[in-house]
Amino acid sequence: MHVPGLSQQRIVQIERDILGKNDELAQVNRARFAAARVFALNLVSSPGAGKTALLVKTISDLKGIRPIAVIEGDQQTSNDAERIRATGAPAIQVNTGKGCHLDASMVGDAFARLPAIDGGLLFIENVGNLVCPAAFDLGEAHKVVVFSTTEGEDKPLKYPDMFAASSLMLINKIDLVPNLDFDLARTVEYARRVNPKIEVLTVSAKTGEGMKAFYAWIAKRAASLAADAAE
Ligand SMILES: Nc1nc2c(ncn2[C@@H]2O[C@H](COP(=O)(O)OP(=O)(O)OP(=O)(O)O)[C@@H](O)[C@H]2O)c(=O)[nH]1
Ligand SMILES: [Mg+2]
Ligand SMILES: [Zn+2]
Repeated sequence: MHVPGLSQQRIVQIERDILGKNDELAQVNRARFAAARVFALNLVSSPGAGKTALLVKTISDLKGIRPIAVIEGDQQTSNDAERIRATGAPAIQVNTGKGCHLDASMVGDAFARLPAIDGGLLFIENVGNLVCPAAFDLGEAHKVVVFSTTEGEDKPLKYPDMFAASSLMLINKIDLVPNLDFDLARTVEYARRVNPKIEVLTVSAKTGEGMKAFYAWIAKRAASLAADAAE
């Protein structure tokens, strides 16, 4: 990065201070989630990959099973929070203005404003951006990167930090594949080159294909976090 009037050393120091402060607040969030036995996922993707559509589908399918709440991050508008509220789940919209990612302080403030969801699921939809949300811990249990079949197989190689930081890659819009030249095997190979441990599921928020496997992944990971906390 280059900022006129600031030395490279000073820029690095400022970045370290910001990320250090964020990590402290992320640990505070993580402790709050643990105290309330809340399982939090941070959904990241490029704009339009289908984060909100996946959340709407997930909430409609799971809302009878456990309490769910959503924190929505966008630069402008409350469109996504309104789409979530239409499902009956509480949602808080955070507008980042010129900012291009959520940080731990925004998530802490939003969580405090949500109704209690003890023992439930908290979904954090990050700003559509495959770059800097990778660097900001929000206190989530896992980052889930949503990648859609129309984006081009090489995205994991072009934006490696995001795929390296994520535990799960949801390959969304799988219903469109018959109309595309999408190479699933190549996409998975590129993602695993960046992160050999990343898990991969193919889904469609539109048709519901593959969603049961996502819900099973959530249940398994939430149970293993709860088991770690009990130790
Ligand atoms: N065919 C198809 N379309 C989808 C699917 N999931 C989402 N879409 C469409 O993709 C567009 C973007 O979906 P959103 O849910 O708004 O995506 P997003 O990631 O939340 O977008 P931002 O919040 O703006 O970053 C919408 O027109 C959706 O209807 C899917 O599985 N299949
Ligand atoms: Mg959205
Ligand atoms: Zn940013």
